[in-house]
Amino acid sequence: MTDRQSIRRALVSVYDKSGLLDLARDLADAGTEIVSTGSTAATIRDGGIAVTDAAEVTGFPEMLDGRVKTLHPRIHAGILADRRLASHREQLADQDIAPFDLVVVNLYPFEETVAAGGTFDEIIEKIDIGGPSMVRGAAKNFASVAVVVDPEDYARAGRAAKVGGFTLAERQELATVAFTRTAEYDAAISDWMLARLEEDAEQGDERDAAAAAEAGGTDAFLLEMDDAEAAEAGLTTLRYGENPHQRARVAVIDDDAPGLAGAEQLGGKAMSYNNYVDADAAARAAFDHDRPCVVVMKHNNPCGIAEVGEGQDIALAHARAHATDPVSAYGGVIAANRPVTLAMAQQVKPVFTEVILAPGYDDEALDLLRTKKNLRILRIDERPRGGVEIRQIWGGSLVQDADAIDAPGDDPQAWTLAAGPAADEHTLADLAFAWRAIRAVKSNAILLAADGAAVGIGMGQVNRLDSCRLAVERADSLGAHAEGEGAPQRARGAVAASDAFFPFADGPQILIDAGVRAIVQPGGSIRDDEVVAACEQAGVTMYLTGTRHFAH
Ligand code: 93A
Repeated sequence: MTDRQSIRRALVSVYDKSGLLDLARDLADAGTEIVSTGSTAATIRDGGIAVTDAAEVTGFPEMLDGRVKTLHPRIHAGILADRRLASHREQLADQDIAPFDLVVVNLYPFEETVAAGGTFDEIIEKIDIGGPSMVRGAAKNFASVAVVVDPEDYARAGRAAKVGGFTLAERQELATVAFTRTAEYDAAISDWMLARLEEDAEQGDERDAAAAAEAGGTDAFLLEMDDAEAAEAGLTTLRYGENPHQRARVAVIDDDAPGLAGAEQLGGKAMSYNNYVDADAAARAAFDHDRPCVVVMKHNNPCGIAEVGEGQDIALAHARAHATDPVSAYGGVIAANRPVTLAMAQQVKPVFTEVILAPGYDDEALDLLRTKKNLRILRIDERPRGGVEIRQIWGGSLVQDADAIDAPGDDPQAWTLAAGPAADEHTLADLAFAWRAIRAVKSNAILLAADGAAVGIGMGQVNRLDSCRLAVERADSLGAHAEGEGAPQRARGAVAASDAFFPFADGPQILIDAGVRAIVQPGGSIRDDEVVAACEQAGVTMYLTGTRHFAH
């Protein structure tokens, strides 16, 4: 008994029609029935050879623009039935399905379409589904079916039809070729898909980069893009960064809420990087106060800050903020939380000032300030309190709620009297002002205040004792500078605020010795008892807020 499988019925579905008619003729000559799909069938029929349409076999028209032609049980059962099994033969007979002995398929030209630079949609359409399904079905069932995927093998198939079919060994060899072909085909598809993923990821990165640019992100590319690209992304190129060897740009995040980054400039030179840093801190400090307030900022620390009563001229707040430290005010950044009046402008004029910012300017005030060609004049919106702050660290970002003066311990009504007599109204108002103002001072911060103005600030020291010494020393020496030799020591009779607790009694003792009358601080040190006792002994008032306002 021979293991040839005679070829009575063949399924032929080929994209590449070359050699097709010769094969069809050979098959027809051998008495083989040919079943074919759409244009394959048409080509054969046009060649004058009998052919059955696959649609006639399935009883179903080709669908979805040819995506469903042969994907049907009447085709696949005919391919997959194992002729050695009686049960398979019986099931085919029950369903009136004739088996196929030969499957000839060549697939949609996926690789060629990619190579020819087809569009995405053209390439997707060239992913053959029905073809490989038939090829794999026939290859799996090589015990019963021969499969031909290579036009080079058509002549061989024609000869086999005439000599009673392929041998089992030939069918197994053809099956191996077939699986190799479908494996290569799928590999080509997955390669192409992977390349798309990578491309999408790259485009995604570019989109992220653009979004980061818009959001004022800190990536290096923000500095790499040319000025035109930068402008499109909402970035303005600055002359340089914190130092002349550093490149710098400023980004506006939201055109509808330009804040400081997109503030309207009414006069003066272009803003520098350091101008922005100081102006930001100054605006925050000034708008932390509800009453009319002026802050003079230097190197991200206030060198002066004062507020006046509602309805009083902002010029008075400026005069007193300037008097906090007239030496350091030189080259400072001034922020006011009310429109600048002519009187204030007259005071500002003689002082070398880098930037002035305010929610508005009286006309004469603006005219006067504009006579100072180098003074950068900015109109800013009222700066909202709160929001979110992001700080860059190595490898990441720190995100936090912005520190706002509305924590429970910021309300003087909620303070605890820990030592000394309860403060009278005036003293309590000064303590409340000092507590509001301290938040703008870099830690460790001690701020002395009198009559709604800072009179001595100890900022940015690495221990609180030095901050106390600095506050007292600067209050007295700068007071003499402001008011002349023989001026009263300004620490005497002032009140003090500390941004965090006193770890020892030595700090408050310096304040007490300098004549400070009342102190407000968070409390919470394990030595609070000693701190309170020092005040108690000196008859100095001490309030505990329970809230801390570090600024690093
Ligand atoms: O679109 S398909 O994935 N869906 C099918 O059901 C199907 N059947 C055969 N592609 C299908 N084919 C493929 O059609 C074959 O692999 C061959 O490449 C092509 C032949 O179609 P036609 O005879 O219409 O030229």
